[in-house]
Amino acid sequence: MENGTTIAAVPRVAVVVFLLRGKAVLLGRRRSSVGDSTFALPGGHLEFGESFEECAARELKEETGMDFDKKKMELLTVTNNVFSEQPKPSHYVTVFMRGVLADGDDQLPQNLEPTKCDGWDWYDWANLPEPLFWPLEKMVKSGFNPFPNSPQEEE
Ligand code: 8DG
Ligand code: MG
Repeated sequence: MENGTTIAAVPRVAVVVFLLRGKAVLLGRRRSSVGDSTFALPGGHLEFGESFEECAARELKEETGMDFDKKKMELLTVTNNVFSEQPKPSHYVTVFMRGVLADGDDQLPQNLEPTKCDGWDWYDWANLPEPLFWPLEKMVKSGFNPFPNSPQEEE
């Protein structure tokens, strides 16, 4: 690089989760240089040696304090996302999981990382907030639906 520092720019893996409750999903407004102020799913970076399920469970716990029903976690899809934001462009292969809470719907989301998120809430899939974080917006616009037995899954 021009200033003599070498930064290895490599694609990274992120695991994010559609946490489903009835017809709603859990979203939080991001505080980040990437996608600031947009509504995004809970999730984060895959750590060395982790399974997608372990990463999803760890991130959900760290960010909201809540626990999944581990038997009902599923891999939905993967997307390729290049963020050209300067001064630090980034590239994520984003793994989208789906899950439901352990113990039914009794757990309440806490905002455990307030420097990264304004707070978590449930949003009806038919009435999502705006603006969505663009990797998520791109999926919604393409007709993606994370719910089991959605018309898409029955095709
Ligand atoms: P960590 O250091 O705690 O592991 O990670 P984090 O601070 O929680 O990372 P993050 O920004 O929440 O997630 C990592 C990347 O995942 C993010 O920069 C871009 C990508 N990503 C998507 N879609 C989504 C999404 O809907 N939510 C989240 N949280 N990240 C997403 O492509
Ligand atoms: Mg995160």
